[in-house]
Amino acid sequence: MTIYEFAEQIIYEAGQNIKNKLALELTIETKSNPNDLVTNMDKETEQLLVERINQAYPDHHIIGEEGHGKEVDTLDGVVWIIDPIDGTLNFVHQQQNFAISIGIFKDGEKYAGLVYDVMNDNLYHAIAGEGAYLNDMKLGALADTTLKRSIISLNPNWLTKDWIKDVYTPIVKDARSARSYGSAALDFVFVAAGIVDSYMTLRLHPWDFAGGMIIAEETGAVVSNQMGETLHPLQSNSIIVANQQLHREIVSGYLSRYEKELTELHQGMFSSR
Ligand code: 2AM
Ligand code: CA
Ligand code: CA
Ligand code: CA
Repeated sequence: MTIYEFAEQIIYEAGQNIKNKLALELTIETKSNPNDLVTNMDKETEQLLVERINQAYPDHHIIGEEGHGKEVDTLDGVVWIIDPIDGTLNFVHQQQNFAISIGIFKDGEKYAGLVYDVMNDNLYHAIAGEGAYLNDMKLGALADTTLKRSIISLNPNWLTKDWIKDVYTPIVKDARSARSYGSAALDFVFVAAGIVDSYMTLRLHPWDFAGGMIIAEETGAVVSNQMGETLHPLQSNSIIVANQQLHREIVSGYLSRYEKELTELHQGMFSSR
């Protein structure tokens, strides 16, 4: 079995385990603020994935949102970057619209991405260089779009914040329409599948984007931070993912005029992972 096949197997197992326990009462704690939640199922799912990987591949490294791999600071060897439940608020409130996300790197190179939309039983997956799939269906190369003809995904919370609203309001105004899904991993694969044309957010951690980035790039999507710079898989960053033309239009036509402010924001927010 390849590492990729093994990853598929354990992501399905972890998803099934979540489904089996949906009716059970959740233990919910808060993290950085009252709306930043973590449940026992986030922790249990990370634990399940980590145990399986450790057992099969004791020399692999694992970074997970719920505490694993804080010491991992290089991409040497094989590195798994895991978000056990992406969209925890959706999981708690809706029992749907959440995903398990896995990104795998081999000796510093992208190797594979898997994002499992658990309740719809949709697995988005890609081996770098071999194209992206939704279940058995190969996803086509993204067509270019203009903002005027694009649906973009953006959390409306950003439009309530001081000067940040000035950055995004013109983009939302000029787009055909905007949506918000509440799971960064799903937003990435929705771009890959052509469901939305762009996803933008100001703050993601490696586990939020590792899997989705590899899948989206396999469809020709461009992934960068909001200054148009390449992401480092081990560093938190802002994000814009879009088809090639739309990425260029939004970065150079809308975001670049706020480059100074965005750069200062990044320096304040991303001093650590
Ligand atoms: P999470 O559900 O795994 O925490 C919600 O808008 C999206 O942003 C989710 O993908 C969520 O991931 C992510 N996110 C990143 N940092 C967050 C934070 N501090 N609070 C809430 N959501 C966060
Ligand atoms: Ca979280
Ligand atoms: Ca997440
Ligand atoms: Ca999470």
